[in-house]
Amino acid sequence: MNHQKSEQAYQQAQQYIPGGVNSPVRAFQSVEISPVFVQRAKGSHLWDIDGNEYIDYICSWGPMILGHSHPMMQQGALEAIDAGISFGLPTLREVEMAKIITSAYPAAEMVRMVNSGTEATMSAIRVARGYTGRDKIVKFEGCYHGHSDGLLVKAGSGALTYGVPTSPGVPEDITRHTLVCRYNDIESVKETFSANENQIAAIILEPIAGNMGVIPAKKEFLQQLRELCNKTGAVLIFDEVISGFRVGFGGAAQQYGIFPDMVCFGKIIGAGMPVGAYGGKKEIMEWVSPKGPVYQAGTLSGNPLAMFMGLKQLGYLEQHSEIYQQLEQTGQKLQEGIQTILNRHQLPYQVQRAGSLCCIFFTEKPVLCYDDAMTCDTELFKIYFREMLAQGVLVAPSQFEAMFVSVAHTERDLEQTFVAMDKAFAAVKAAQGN
Ligand code: KE4
Repeated sequence: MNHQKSEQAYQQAQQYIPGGVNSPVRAFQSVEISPVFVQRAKGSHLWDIDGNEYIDYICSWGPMILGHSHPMMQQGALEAIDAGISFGLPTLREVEMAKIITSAYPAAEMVRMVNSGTEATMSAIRVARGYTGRDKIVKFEGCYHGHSDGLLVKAGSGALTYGVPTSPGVPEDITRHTLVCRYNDIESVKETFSANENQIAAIILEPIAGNMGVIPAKKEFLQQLRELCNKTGAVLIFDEVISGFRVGFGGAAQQYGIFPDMVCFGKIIGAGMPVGAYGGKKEIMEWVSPKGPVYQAGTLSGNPLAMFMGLKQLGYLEQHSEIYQQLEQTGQKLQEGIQTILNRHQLPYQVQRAGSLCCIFFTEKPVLCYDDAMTCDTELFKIYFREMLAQGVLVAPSQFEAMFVSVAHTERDLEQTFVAMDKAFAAVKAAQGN
């Protein structure tokens, strides 16, 4: 594959943009090759500016659940643009968006639109602090909730990929309010609560972790967090930015049958446009300005064009619930195919999945928490990634991310993926000896 134009673009980009990208994981630094610059995408495929074609398992890190540039998404888009892109005044589409989200997710009796997952989690925590009058929050090692100061502590995703889980530039005055526990380990949480009695405003977690690789929470763990919050008055916040509308129309809460006090969304609800949202119980959300005293605002929150696209996607998912069975079947075939290839090469790696979210951990032990994920061999992952890319299969350029499957991924895509994977794991096996 020729990547000359991408390489030139990357050189130029680095003159104007830190690291040449507008989000760190896109720089491919952890796999030590120049990133591909995208020309266009359609369905499950993506073309770079050198004309190379890929099967895309990044899917914009989750939003493109229907695949890229779905024909249905384009219907009416020009009329929506022609009607005006932003007004700074309320529109009916924002009410429609709030209605479809609250109907999908009963724990969200009310919802506020924002512009990213980061804004959603940052705002939800501020509201939980205002509502409880408490300052401390509990997060989990390896979970990533965006880049707001208080949450860049032992964070996953790019922070983990680049080995800076706790970022410079975040004052200790802020991080001292962030207590970090071990995912899937209720004892670590109980100890933290005992040591911080009546001081903890909220627990925030990804109910299906997707930022240290894919680690579904144990049901018992979520149940015990629910009970602990009931007992202590702490607000339970599910960060469903990845899992929301992905593992089911009701997200992980519906799948587990365990419901938070607040929830954060992003990605799928915007269909690729910059959209986030946070919601929760009415008694909590009524603390949000201008109804209540907790301030949160945004010039482009509920942007009419973004709402148009988000509503198209959510409306389609709501009317075509069979999509979730299709995604589960494709995800299962992917997982089984990967396992078959690993067995063939006698590689003891772990394949973990939640619906259409899948991950191969380059370690021989099941991965239940951050420490387990840290046993992965990222050097061997790098070989795997580069071999897959060379054969036209684009997976996330990091061991600590997920493969996303869309409804556009076909049997043929899977077959091509398995052929590429067979060669990639052969290269990994060969490198293991070195
Ligand atoms: P954004 O601010 O990037 O829209 O959302 C932050 C966020 C919040 N919560 C969860 C569970 C998330 O996964 C994210 C963002 N996810 C990463 C990829 N795992 C975004 C990719 C990137 O940073 O470029």
